[in-house]
Amino acid sequence: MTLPMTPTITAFEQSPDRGRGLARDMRVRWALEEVGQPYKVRLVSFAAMKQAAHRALHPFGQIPTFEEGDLVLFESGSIVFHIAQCHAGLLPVDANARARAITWMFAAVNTVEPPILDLQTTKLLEGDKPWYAQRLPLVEDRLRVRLGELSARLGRADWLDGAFSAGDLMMVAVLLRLKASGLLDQYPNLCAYIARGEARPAYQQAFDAQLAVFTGKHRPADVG
Ligand SMILES: N[C@@H](CCC(=O)N[C@@H](CS)C(=O)NCC(=O)O)C(=O)O
Repeated sequence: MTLPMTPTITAFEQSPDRGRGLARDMRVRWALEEVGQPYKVRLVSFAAMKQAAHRALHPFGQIPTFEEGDLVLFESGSIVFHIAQCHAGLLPVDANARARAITWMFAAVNTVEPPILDLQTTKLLEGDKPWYAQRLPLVEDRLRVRLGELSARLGRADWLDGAFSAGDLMMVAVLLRLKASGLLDQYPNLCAYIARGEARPAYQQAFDAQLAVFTGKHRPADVG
């Protein structure tokens, strides 16, 4: 099945990450590039995200959203899943392998991303709180346990389950947020895994497109 029309996604007008590709539109852009689907981007300000027009698309007033004809989606995992279902290339054809790849998508957003977000929100919002010095090592330790488990499962493989899939796309996108933290240093196979994801041409195209927003070179027309 091919998508009937050019989808439109939303992204930050001014991303807090200053174009490092850590906002969640990146994983959607990456998936669209992997399958060769052109797309449009509507940039939204923080104020606009909280207004009724955007909340009609995204109940929580966030990015990314995905519009394609009558279909409106939010949640990056769901959007990537939709793209992967509508195009060949991101999910295996074999039913069991497909189910396993989808499982890794869920694992990325439901099991690995939460402790990463916990670390980030702790650092961002609790740095001036009296409990910060005690809480930070606990949060880091919990995250190390999860990373150790993921590292053990990946082992020497290139990807989590056979060929690259939407499961790897989501997992790499989630792990990328840790790159600057130093926490990945003790897991060389995870560092190599992330680097393999970043080296994919589709990742590079998506990264350049989101960076263009920050450098002022974004074209509101189609991407891809
Ligand atoms: N679970 C959602 C999270 C969406 C999310 O947190 N988006 C961030 C950008 S990466 C956002 O819009 N933050 C602004 C806000 O929450 O006000 C997803 O995966 O799409």
